[in-house]
Amino acid sequence: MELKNKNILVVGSGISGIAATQILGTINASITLLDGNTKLNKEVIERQIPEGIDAKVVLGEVTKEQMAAFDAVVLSPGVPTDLPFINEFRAMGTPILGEIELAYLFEKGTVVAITGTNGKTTTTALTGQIIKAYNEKTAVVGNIGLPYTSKVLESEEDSITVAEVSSFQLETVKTFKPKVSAILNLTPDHLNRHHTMEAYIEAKCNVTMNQTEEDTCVLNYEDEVLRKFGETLKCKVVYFSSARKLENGYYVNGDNICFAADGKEEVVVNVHELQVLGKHNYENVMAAVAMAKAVGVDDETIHKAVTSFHAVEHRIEYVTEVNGVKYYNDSKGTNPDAAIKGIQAMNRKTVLIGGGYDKESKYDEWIESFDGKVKKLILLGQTKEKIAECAKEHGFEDIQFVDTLKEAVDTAASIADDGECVLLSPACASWGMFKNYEERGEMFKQYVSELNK
Ligand code: UMA
Repeated sequence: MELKNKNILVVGSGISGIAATQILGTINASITLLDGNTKLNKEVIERQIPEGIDAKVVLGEVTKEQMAAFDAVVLSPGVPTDLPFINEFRAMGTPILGEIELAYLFEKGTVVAITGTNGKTTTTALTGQIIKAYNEKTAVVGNIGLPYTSKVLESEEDSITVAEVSSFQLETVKTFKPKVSAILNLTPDHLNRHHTMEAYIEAKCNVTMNQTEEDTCVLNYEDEVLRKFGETLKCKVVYFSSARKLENGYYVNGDNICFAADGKEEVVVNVHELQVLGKHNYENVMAAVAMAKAVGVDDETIHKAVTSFHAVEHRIEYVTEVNGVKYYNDSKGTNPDAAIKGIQAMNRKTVLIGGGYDKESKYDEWIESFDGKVKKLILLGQTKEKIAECAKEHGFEDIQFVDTLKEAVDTAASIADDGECVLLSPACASWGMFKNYEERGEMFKQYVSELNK
């Protein structure tokens, strides 16, 4: 799509929107940056726009007449694609592209793209670490926190982009064509945005939509939808499994992560050599190794990078011990399935802090996963009543409501005894109370550090 010298509307003035203006500025586009939040400060946004880029900031809405003048619309990931004014653009035939698609139009090198409900940040970080050790011209971008548009101009024919791509971002791709993709797992998330599980799955599966015979897709064999999806793909498919031996693919065999080709097994790494724990992390390791192999990384580099990789911040992250109580920050547990992994990883009685923004998730399986391990559930945020109701239906009554995260940490500290732990794993997004899960995790760690005083 030709965007040079065109009149472009960028929607959303977060990090994606700002990065989009930067790239559009290099092709002399005439840019309008629109943000629906009228409470934002226009001058603060203008200051974030990179120097030399001329973008007009609009808060609120654009008029019908203004709409007709735009040649294309670039959406930030957080902007729902079915907003009335977006539908109007669609009806007018105005091209609508997401920030990932925009970046891809400028990509010169190889792309590795990782999606899935859970584990994608860890897997992206690990894949990035392995591939960087093999090719220093590697960029790690996307949902992990660095907009793809902010790095893509540095891409070269022999560079590699490792991108974490969310369902929000994949909803709006058209020509995006990774050489290697991975879909790690699919469990319900973001249903308030996608409305149905089918639509959510479709968005995730878009990561493969342009892949051809010479490309590779890495899939979790234990996810039935993905196993079947693999059979429909034109590209090469590599499966991994944490539950069974595969004739072809990656799997866990006892203490080893193995690879087999036509049943001929070789050991990739012993799990005791890894710095990350838990079945879900072995899945992340298998996916990352499969992707690294698919771009040509040698076994020795893979082994070295995999064994030196540490857990990602905010994902079952050990914070500290205070009065014999261990504190864990799992702020990235933003949906019930991720939070199940959090509670499963605890090996002590746990005071659990949960609740947050309502994404219309179901909490039943999360509550069931408590399995006698949770001593008290401390709830905050928009979802607290909903979660409490669900917990009571499952016979779990040890619940306390709080208003702030600080109150949650102080309450947890007063309840947890020596030898127990406190886990922040909310099963909900942070929005509404915090800017993002990182801020929530940072605040948690801050409040925990204040307990020492
Ligand atoms: N906005 C509108 N209209 C709307 C909705 C939002 O104007 O209808 C405006 C908001 O007022 C705000 C701006 O859009 O000013 C925010 O844009 P955004 O929500 O797209 O956020 P960015 O700062 O651009 O960050 C996005 C991703 N955020 C979301 O998908 C919600 C970040 O993922 C990502 O790291 C970043 O791009 C770089 O690629 C965060 C996330 O929570 C971590 N992702 C979800 C997840 O992991 O579950 C998908």
